[in-house]
Amino acid sequence: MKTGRTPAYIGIGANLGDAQDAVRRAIALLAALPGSRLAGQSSLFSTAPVDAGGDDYVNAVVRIDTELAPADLLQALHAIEQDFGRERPYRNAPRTLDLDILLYGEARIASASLTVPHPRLTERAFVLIPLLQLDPLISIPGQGPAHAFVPAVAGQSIRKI
Ligand code: PH2
Ligand code: MG
Ligand code: MG
Repeated sequence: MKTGRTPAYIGIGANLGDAQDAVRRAIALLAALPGSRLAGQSSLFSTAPVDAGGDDYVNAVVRIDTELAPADLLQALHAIEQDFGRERPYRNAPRTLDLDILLYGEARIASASLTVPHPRLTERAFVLIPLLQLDPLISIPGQGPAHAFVPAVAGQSIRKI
């Protein structure tokens, strides 16, 4: 029987509708994923859109320890996004809910549907700051300690809610 669980970090974002409520409800659904347990959650943050328009975002990061394989986890995240009425009219359009796999253990994945670590993780304060709040010593596979990237995102607006 397989009992090993992998720590996966999930980025959560929303800037359409009641974004704060969406992020809180999404965290509850992530905690209830099969073969998974919620191992940590960051504060909620209000962040200015990066490479995107619309209202300010609510962002957070959670860690789940999960038996789900990366592809199954991705499918589960898409199903939750759909439950929240996610539409994709154009790239980086305002969204009711966005769930991204940031890290999956030490895995480095480059498939047609999934890239892990998330390719823009180190460039975005709205991911990096909540991730470091959860684990200040965390390393990005292939890229080294996450905290080394903080100075490069210091100009991006992020405020704890
Ligand atoms: N997500 C994006 C693009 N830009 N900006 C902020 N502040 N927060 C996000 O979650 C976000 C973004 C694409 O997924
Ligand atoms: Mg995203
Ligand atoms: Mg996404």
